[in-house]
Amino acid sequence: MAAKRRSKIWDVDRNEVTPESIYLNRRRFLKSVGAIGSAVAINGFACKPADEEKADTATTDDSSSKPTPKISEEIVIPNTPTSDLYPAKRNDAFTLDRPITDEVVAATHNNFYEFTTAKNRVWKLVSSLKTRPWTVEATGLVKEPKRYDIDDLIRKMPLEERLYRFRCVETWAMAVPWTGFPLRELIKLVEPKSNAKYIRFTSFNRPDEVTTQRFGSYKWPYYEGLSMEEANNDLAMLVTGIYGHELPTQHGAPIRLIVPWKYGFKSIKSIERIEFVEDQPGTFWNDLQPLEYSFHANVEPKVPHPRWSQANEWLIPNRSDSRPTQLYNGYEEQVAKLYG
Ligand SMILES: Nc1nc2c(c(=O)[nH]1)N[C@H]1C(S)=C(S)[C@@H](COP(=O)(O)O)O[C@H]1N2
Ligand SMILES: [Mo]
Repeated sequence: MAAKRRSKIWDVDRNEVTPESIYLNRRRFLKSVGAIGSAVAINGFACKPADEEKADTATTDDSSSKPTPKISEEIVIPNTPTSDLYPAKRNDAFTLDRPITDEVVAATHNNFYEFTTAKNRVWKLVSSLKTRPWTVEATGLVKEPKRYDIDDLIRKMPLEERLYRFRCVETWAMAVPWTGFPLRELIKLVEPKSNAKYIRFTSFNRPDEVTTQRFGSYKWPYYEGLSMEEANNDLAMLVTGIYGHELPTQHGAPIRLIVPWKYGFKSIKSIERIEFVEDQPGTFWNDLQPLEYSFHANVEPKVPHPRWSQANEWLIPNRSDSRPTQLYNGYEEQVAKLYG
């Protein structure tokens, strides 16, 4: 049966409120759902095909027998043992010069090439990826290589919420509330050796769960890198949540990088391995198109992409909502010293 497009469950008229007030309403709503102990009420709207229902009940896996929290058709939050940590306290040191992007807009405009190159369809395809159980390996030049269960790791870390601008190299931009912890907290935990000069991040490679990794032409898994100085900068964050709850898979569940002064492709999603290395590592886009995507990939309005200008950006979902690109995406004060 055709899925009916539902309006957002907290039922406010989008034209009457700012994205920020929608988001604040939602936070309150989620809290109250948490208070009654389950999200069944939200999931009750779902109109699933019969075979999907069967698959749901046939499983003996404990975690998947719980209902999957669903905020709207577009936003499905994976079941996690750490949902009690959201919403985390906002760190007010990070402010915006633009409205927070509407949550559904952000959740339906994604780059996640493991699933599709079509930004508006990623959210429809991500459910095949299992984001629990999930481990993150910290390895390479560290005191003791270790593999962390994602929820054990999240509980060890100081979660907070930050409002950041986000700028894709393709010129679209957004502003969202991320929840996570400074990357430097993980660095402290794993104690890198003094000859560790760079960090290499690697995403998943699961051809059994993700069709494109079976048939596609890219060389998976996706990988990225930062220098240790960049990784230790206060802005660099490992992110596990957005809009006051865990990441929906399209945003890179269960854990992704956010480096807001760099183009979006540096902010690698769904990380499985964090490796400390001596030499500058290769990166996915730089290895594919070295003339178009550099290792540093800092947001620089005066440095055009070979095929388009970077002077301006536009705020999703509206191409005409255009404004000048800011050096380092407006984070010059915090990061210029890294490149001086
Ligand atoms: N693993 C992985 N991470 C990725 C990508 C990807 O294709 N695969 N795309 C990058 C790009 S180009 C952007 S702009 C951002 C998009 O993040 P969002 O969908 O949460 O807005 O994710 C980045 N991280
Ligand atoms: Mo991007």
